[in-house]
Amino acid sequence: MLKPQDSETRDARLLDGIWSFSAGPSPGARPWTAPLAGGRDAAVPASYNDLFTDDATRMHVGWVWYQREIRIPAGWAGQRIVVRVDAATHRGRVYLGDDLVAEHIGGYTPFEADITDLVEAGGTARLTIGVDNELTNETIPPGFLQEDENGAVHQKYRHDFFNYAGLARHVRLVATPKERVTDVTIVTEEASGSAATVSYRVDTAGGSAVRVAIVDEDGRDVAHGDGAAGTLQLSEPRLWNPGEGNLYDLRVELLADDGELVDVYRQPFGVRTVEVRGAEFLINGEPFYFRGFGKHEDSAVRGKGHDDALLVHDFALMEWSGANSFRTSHYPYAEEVLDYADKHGMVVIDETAAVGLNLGLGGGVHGQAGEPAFSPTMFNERTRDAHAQAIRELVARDKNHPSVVLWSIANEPEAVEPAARDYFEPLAALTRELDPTRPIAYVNELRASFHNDAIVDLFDVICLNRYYGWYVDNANLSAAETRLERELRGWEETHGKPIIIAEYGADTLAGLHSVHVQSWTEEYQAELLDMYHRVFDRVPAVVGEQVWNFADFQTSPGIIRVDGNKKGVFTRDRRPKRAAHLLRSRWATAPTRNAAPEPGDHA
Ligand code: GCB
Repeated sequence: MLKPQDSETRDARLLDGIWSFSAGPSPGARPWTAPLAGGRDAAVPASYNDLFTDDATRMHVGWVWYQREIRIPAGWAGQRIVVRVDAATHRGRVYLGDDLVAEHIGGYTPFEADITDLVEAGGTARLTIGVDNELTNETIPPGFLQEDENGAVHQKYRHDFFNYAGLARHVRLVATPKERVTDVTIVTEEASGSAATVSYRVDTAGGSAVRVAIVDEDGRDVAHGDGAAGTLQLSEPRLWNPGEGNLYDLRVELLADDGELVDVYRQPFGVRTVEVRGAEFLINGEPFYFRGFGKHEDSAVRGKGHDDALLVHDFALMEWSGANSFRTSHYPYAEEVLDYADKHGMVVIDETAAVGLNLGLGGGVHGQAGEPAFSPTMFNERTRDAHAQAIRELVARDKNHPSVVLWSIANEPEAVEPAARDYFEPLAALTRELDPTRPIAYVNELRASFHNDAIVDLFDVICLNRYYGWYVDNANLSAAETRLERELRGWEETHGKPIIIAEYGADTLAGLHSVHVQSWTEEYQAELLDMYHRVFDRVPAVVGEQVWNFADFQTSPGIIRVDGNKKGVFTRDRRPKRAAHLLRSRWATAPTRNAAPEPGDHA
C-alpha cells in the first residue's frame, strides 16, 4: 500500500490534533450518528490509555470512538478522496456522517476509506473512527477475555507489553486523481559498485500510459523507462549499505493519450541485495553482523503514539551505542520509523504482530504446560488466516524499504508440537511467494531447541531469544555461560544456518548497584551482556546480537513486574544504564558498520 504523499497531482493533509473521544458504547448504540455524547479530548496520534487519570479508560475493553469535523478543500473537486488511517489498534471502523466507509482488522497496518461520493469539495463532514482493542484466539496478536470473581471482564494476552490501543499513528485526508498509481514494487536484481539492475512494477487504476525515471539524491534523472513493468540499468550506483542510507526515487508518471500528466508518485528505494549463504548473512555480497536492539514503540503518556522527536532521539541513541540494526519487536512500526531507518542506513528485522502464539509462556514469564497451542479450540485455521493477512499487509506496506532485510513472521510461537508445522508451513511459503527477495525467520523461544524445533527448517535464519543468567541460572553467570555456548554450538552443528540472538538481557533497576553478583543491579546487566558477547565471539555461526531491550517499557498490569519491563539498556525516559556504555565500547569500536566486533574487545 502506497504511503500518502504530496506531488504535482496529490495532496495529503494530516488530521492530527485534538479529537473528541469516548470509551464505549458498543457499535449497536450508533455513537457515530451525532456529536459524541460526553466526548472528552484525546490527542491523535497517541494511545488513549495513559492520557487520562481514570483506570476505567486505561483498562477499557472494547470499542472507543474518536470524532472530528473535516473540511474538504475547495480545490479537490473531481479528485478521489480518502481517509487514510495509519493504524487503529486492533480493529478500526471509519464513519463519514452516518455511513460506515471502511473496516479493518489488524492493529499495526494502514487502511483507507474512500469518501469520494460522500463529500463535496469545500464542504464539511463529521468523521468518526471506532477502535476496538479486543484480542481473541483468532486475532494477531492473540488474547482472551477473563471474568474475575466479581464478574468484571479483563483483557488478557500472552505477551508482556501493555495492550496500548487507539489511534497511535497519523490519520490523513488524501486526494489523488481517479486515474492513478495504486502500487509500486522495486527490486534490485543485481548490484555492484559499477552497475546495478533494478526492476520495477507499477499498478494503476485507469488506462493511462506509465513513464518512470530513477532520480538520484541530487535530483538528476539517471535512468528512464516506459511501461508498467521493466528493468532499468544504473551505472556507478550509490549502493544502500548499513550506515550509508543512499536513496533514489522512482518517479512514476501516468500520461493521458495527449501526453497530459495524469498522476505523479515518487517511491523512494535503495539499491542493495540481501542473501543468506551457508551460515552467513550478506548485504551487497558482504557478510553483515547485526548489532543492536529489540525495541518497542513505547513512551510515557503517549503509549505507542508515534512521535518524531522520540524517533530522532532513539536513532541518535542507537547510533551513539554503535548499533547498526534493530527488530520491530513485536509488530510493524510506524512507516516514519522505516523511512528514517532507510535514510540513516539502519538495518531492520521487520516483524508481524504474531506474538504470544504459545501457551507455555504467560507474558514471557510463567510456564504452564498442558493443552496444545495449535488446535481447533485454540490457535486455529482462522488464527492462521488472520496471521496470513498480517503477513500480506506487512509485505505490501514495507516491501520497498531497503532497511528491511529480514521478515520475522512470529515471535516465540509454540514450535515443538507437530501441529506447529501444519500452522507455519503455509505461512512461510506465503511470505516467500509475496517477497522472493528477502530471507525469512521466526523468533525462537528456549523450549524449542536445536534437537526438537519442528519448524526452524522452514526458515533461512535462526533467531533465538535466550535468557540464561536471567530466567534460567539467575545470578549464576558461569553456569549460564556453559549452557549458552553448548546450545549455540548445537544449533550451529545441527542446522548450519546463520544465528541471530534476537533477545538477551536482564531486568535492571537504574541506580541499583552492588559489588556482589546481584541481579537487578546495573553491574549484573553489564556482566551478563559481557558474558553473552564472549560466547558469541566463540561461535562463528552467530551473525548478530540484539539486546532485549533498547529501553524500559510498560507491561500489562496483571503480570508481576515493577512498573514495566526493566530490561532496557536505557530507561523509559532514555537515560543510559551502565550496560549502554558497555555496548558502546563493544559496538562503536567495530571497524565498520557491517563488521562483527573484534573478538575479545570487551569493556
Ligand atoms: C521474551 C519476549 C519479550 C519479553 C521478554 C522478557 O522472550 O519475546 O517480549 O519482553 O522475553 O523480558 O521476558
